[in-house]
Amino acid sequence: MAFTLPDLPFASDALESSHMSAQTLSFHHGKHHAAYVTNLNKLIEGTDLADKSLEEIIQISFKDPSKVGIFNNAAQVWNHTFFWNSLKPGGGGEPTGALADKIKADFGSFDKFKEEFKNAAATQFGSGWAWLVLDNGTLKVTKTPNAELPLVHGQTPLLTLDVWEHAYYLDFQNRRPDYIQNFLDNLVNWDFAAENLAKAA
Ligand code: MN3
Repeated sequence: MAFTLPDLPFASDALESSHMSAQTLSFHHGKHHAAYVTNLNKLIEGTDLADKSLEEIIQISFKDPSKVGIFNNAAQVWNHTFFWNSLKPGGGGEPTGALADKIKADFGSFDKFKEEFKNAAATQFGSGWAWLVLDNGTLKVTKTPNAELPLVHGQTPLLTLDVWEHAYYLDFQNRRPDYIQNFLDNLVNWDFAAENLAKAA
């Protein structure tokens, strides 16, 4: 069954006051994310992957060098859907409850987490993603190149930030550190991360 582009979980202009413009979302969701869906559907049509779930396609294609194009598109479909849910209008600030406690236990403090996350997102050379993941019961910050994602490393992602240039160039030009800071201050959806932690526990 062919995959479809999921709607954004908010209106396309809902993040304007948080410095992610409707123009950015129209390209990032409406062109980039949409293209990954279209390409994936073309690549799997008529193959034995056509009736598999997105997660199954990701795991199978990651292990098969002849399927790198399928992996790249499948993983980018998954990553972007996860990314939209990592954002919310009026986001930012600090997590509460069990997630806040776990961040304090595993990183030392929320400030320490922010420092690690900003560093990972800023130092991912070229295109990629920064993540908060649960790895064998411990929260960790990671970064991945291109389409790669924590699922293929047996980690549970809680939150992600897209650091491909297409994610920030219209709003921040080359200033990736400002885009990262803005994500933490105004966009990050801690409710989503807390739900993912609760599901994994
Ligand atoms: Mn992107």
